[in-house]
Amino acid sequence: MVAQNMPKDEGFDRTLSVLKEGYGFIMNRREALNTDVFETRIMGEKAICLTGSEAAELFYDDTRFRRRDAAPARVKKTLFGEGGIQTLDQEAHRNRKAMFMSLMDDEAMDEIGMLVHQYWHLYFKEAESLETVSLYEAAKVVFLQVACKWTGVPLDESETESLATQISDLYESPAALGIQHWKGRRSRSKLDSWIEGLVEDVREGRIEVDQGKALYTFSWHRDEKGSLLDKETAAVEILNLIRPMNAVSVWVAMIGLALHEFPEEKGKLKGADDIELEWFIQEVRRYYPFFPFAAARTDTDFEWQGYFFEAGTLTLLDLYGTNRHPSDWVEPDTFMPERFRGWHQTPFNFIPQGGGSYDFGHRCAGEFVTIVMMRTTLDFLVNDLEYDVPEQDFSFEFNDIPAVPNDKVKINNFRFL
Ligand code: HEM
Ligand code: MYR
Repeated sequence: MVAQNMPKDEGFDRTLSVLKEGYGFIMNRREALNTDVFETRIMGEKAICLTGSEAAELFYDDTRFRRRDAAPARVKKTLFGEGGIQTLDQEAHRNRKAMFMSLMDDEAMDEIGMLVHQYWHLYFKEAESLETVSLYEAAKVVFLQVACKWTGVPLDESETESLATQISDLYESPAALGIQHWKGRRSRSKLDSWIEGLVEDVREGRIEVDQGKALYTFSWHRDEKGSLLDKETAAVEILNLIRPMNAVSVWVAMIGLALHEFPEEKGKLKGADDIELEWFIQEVRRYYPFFPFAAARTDTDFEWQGYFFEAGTLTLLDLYGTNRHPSDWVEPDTFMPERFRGWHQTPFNFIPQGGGSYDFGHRCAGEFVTIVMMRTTLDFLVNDLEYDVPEQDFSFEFNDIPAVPNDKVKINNFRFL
């Protein structure tokens, strides 16, 4: 069979449409062109867009796609950092991924759950009960404390708030324009230097860290050639733990929104077991947008489903749209936690944090950490704390990446149950 031309999003460069439509960019074209694969132009080059579980399986085939030169500079200068795991392929990637995955055992999940519970308690014990608290901003502080405890990174109490803000600049800036973007780049430099200093301290024996902690294991990790990581890379990878743990605050905001938008679902969570709490969390991760698309480049020429893919082409996989794809989800636009009862998961049909394999592909190393942090937070908000929700703007914009309700989910008049 001769390869067909790929469906085309006709017109000039679509960078402005990506900025305008945000999370909806690929989904809108999937609907208009009735296809899970199409070609467009973004940032001055040809780009292929993919959506749905079948296309996700293709995207995670590492004989056909690479990461080396896929991430845009603005993302590396803010969110990812330079030289991190997101840009590695093959042996180098496997070695680095094993370094991350060795941290992710059951004991670690229990410890993280306990820390999340403990620091949320402390936060609300110390806050004035009449004060109005933004759940989004509070979660940044609480989760920074959790992340530092878990990784062994020393955290000075007087710096906690400003560091929490600097870390959030890293994920609030990659898709932003102007001042907000440049603020992200500055925060990246400062945070890299902070952690590089700690890696040197560990290596020179100036600070003592428990040997099981990530600050220690990453500082002494050997790559596939047997060498230590340079201190810049070690720092980027330690920030690849602390930053996304802080970023779970975005989903805390969405938990707050879901509890407000769907009070009947909130009612079901009183005294619920872990399984029911998890259905709600999974539905939050499916229903609300967060990470819009993953990016790779075709590593070779190939044909797939009758379409020709040319080597070197930038390719975006729609994470948000795949979680709402009608081939995989019944009533995808309805918030329905119970859909997860008896649900059949594959590595490709539910991919808010990427798909495929944890050990051999780029699927998020912290997906279980995220679920534990969200579940513990939900349990705390529903079963440990009572609060009022003042009048506010709960809407969010589809082109604000990452999207958070406009007033950052404010609560007040809280008391412990
Ligand atoms: C990779 C999303 C939390 C560590 C990824 C990817 C996505 C993602 C979409 C890339 C998938 C791909 O390129 O194919 C998220 C979201 C989170 C989150 C939305 C919620 C806040 C976490 C947490 C950690 C973490 C809590 C660590 C504790 C990582 C690492 C990678 C990664 C190390 C790189 C994996 C690789 O390249 O092999 N994440 N993540 N993430 N995530 Fe997360
Ligand atoms: C993390 O910190 O890794 C967790 C989630 C951050 C999401 C930030 C969203 C910005 C995504 C930019 C597009 C990247 C395309 C390669």
